[in-house]
Amino acid sequence: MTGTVITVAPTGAESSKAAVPVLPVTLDELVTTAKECEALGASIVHVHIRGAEAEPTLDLGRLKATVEALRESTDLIIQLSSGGAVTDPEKDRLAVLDAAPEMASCTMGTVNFGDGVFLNRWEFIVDLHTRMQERGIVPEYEIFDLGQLTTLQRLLAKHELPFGGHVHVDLVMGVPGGMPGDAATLVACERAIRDLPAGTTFSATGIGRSTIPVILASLSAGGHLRVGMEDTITYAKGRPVESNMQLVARAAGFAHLAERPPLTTAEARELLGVAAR
Ligand code: KMH
Ligand code: ZN
Repeated sequence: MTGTVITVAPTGAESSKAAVPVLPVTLDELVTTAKECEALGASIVHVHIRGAEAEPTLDLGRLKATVEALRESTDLIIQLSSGGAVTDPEKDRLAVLDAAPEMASCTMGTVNFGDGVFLNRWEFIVDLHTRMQERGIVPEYEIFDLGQLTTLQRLLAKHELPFGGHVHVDLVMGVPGGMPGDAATLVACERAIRDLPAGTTFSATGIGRSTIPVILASLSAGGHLRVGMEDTITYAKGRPVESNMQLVARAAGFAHLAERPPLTTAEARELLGVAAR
């Protein structure tokens, strides 16, 4: 493994603009952030969008406009969230695929999510996975707990490899209700990932204060990185994050220190089986 795929998750569905004024919520803010993060070493943008009042939305028109604008202004791999917010119904989460992103997230099980429940029934997972196969969308399998890697094994055994033939997972660590964000847990996941198809890659992100331990553990275990204000709004103790660029720059710095410099968007596409532009 010679380089690092850096994913930026700039917005998420959980923080409010009122509480976090620097959160990118408009299309303009998102595109500007994406461009600047690409220049700093990001190769994937994991996208949640907001509506007119900055509230989380899965409005299809807005999603399509977002994909188009990001495609025009950046070469980033556009990954739409099919997770949305914990309140989003399954039919709206499936309809995200109608916006024709290059990648979409696909979570491997239900997990307590703070005070809410992030519901991902088996039938829903199968539906998402097979629709992505049919439409040529590359999934990123989101893993919130160790056992969800076994669910992924079962999914691939019963329903074939994803579009593009390459399996990529993202470990989302430190969610209150999911697995902890620490090195021992990441190593346990990395061990389980070895039982997935040969060549499976993984990235990892640590929520809140687990951000830095997860970056360091992932780089040393051969993994890639996801950072962004979806996952953390605190840069260091007592210091709120100023921008997504600050987080991507820090991740790129760690990647360089580890002699695993950020991959370009073209290199990331090749690694993940995403078609070249
Ligand atoms: N917002 C969370 C409930 C995803 O994007 O696929 C789900 C989430 C995962 O963020
Ligand atoms: Zn997300």
